[in-house]
Order: sequence, then structure tokens, then C-alpha cells
Amino acid sequence: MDTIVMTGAAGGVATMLRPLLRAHYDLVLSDRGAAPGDLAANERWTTADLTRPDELAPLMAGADGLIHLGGQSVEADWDTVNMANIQGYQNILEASRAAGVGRVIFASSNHACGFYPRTRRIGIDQAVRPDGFYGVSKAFGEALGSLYADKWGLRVMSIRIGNIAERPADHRRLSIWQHPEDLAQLIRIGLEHPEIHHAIVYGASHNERAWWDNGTALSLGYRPKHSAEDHADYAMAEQAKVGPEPIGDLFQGGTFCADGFDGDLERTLTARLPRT
Ligand code: 15L
Repeated sequence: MDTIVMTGAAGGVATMLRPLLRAHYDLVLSDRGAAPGDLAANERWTTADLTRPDELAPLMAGADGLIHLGGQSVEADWDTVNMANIQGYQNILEASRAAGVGRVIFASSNHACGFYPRTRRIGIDQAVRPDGFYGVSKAFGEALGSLYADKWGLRVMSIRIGNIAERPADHRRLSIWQHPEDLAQLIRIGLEHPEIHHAIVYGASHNERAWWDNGTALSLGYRPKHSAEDHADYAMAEQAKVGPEPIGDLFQGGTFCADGFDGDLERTLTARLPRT
């Protein structure tokens, strides 16, 4: 059985993924704090800090692949995002390269493109439109993964994750939701598919209201089993408790876009960006 390192292993997404992935791989789990009390026989815990390269080298030793969920998971000040996600991911990729870890899964985010209006359907060939420093760090991570694939031969999958939960939490999540089982399926493709070089895919289930063209994931064999629409009544009832958000509701990134917004709303909504 292959050995896979998972960073950010104490976080919410990792906690949902562990039972789904440890049936297929031996897991080396890592986060900054102490081990959780529910480790399975083929899960090992190593405390490590992404900003400390000396702590990452032992983590990678003997691993076949890496699932990078660690770092800052929401918007924060530049120094925090820079250390955790920009410098942190470079440390991770460098340690992977040095240890000969050939496969990397990068948890990118929909916030790399959050300023696309909800009226636009986008794919992976449009320019990125980050909705904060956090989104910038995810766009950076995708570029870094591309470099390590081209120059140093790693095989990298950057998954632009929507929102991982048992069911979509509100109106926006009906378009971007992904069930943990579908994310686990996509990660396994990233770890095992023979033809991956650097692939950017969307972490989304089979959602009728999707804003994203997930053709690359489908062409790699991804077949999501869950659909947000099955939970539409629940999501809309939750939405009714929150009420409208005049700026956030216009953009795919939602409140991340509205937070501190002081731009030209009309121009941001109508801008036509060149394709990459
Ligand atoms: C993300 O990237 C965050 O990590 C997560 O906490 C959610 O905010 C999610 O995006 C989302 O857009 O719903």
C-alpha cells in the first residue's frame, strides 16, 4: 500500500477525508498540534510546521505522495497568508522534490477566481481573479505546482475546491459544493492517474447550478456521485436565515468579495479579461 502524507490533518476537510482514504493508503498525518485520539492502525501522526523546512524533511521520507491541505484556509492579513500559504507551500514542494515524492495534491480554492460574476461560466483557461490575499495565495500555488511539474518532474493536481461538507450550506454552495466522497475520488485520481503532469480541476460535485466547466476532471475519469440539488430545500432554508448580501451575492466568491470592497462595482462586474 502506498504511503501518503496529509498536511493540515487536524482540519475539517482532512477529518472528513481520513476514513475515506486510509482504506487505500497508509497515511502520515501532519499538523502543528497534537495527534487526534482516533488514529487508525495505518495512520501515523507527525507534528510539523509548514514554515520550518527542517521539520518537513523527516515528514516526507519514504512517502509516495502528498495531499497538501495545510496552511491558512480563509482570508487573513498578508503576512499570515504569505508565511502559511506562499512560503509554506514552497517549503512543502521543495521538501517533496528533495525526498522524491512524485505526486502532490494541492488544495487550491474557488477563491483564486472569486471575482468572476455568478452569471459567468468559467473553466481552467480563464485568467485567475482572486478575491483576497488568500485567493492570491491559491493562484500562486497553482503556478508553483506548474513549475515543479515542468522543471522537476513532479505530478501535481491543483484542486480548486468549492466547499466540502455533508450538504450545501446555502444558496451559493448549491453551485460549488462537493461531498467529501467526491473529493476523495478526485484525490485518488490525482495520486494514481498515469497521465497527470500538472492538472487544475474543480473540486465540485455534480451540481445543476454549477458555475464551472470541470471538463479536465471528467476527462481524467472523475464521476461525482453526489448532487447539490438533492439538498436544495435545506440550503435555501439556511439561506433565508442569512438574507441578501448586496455585493457578495453578485460574485462567485461571495462574502470574500464583499469583505472590504471599495472598487468600481460596475467595472468589476463587466470586465472582460483576456484568456490565459
Ligand atoms: C474556502 O476556500 C475556504 O477554505 C472554506 O472555508 C470556505 O470558505 C470555502 O472556500 C467557500 O468558498 O465556501
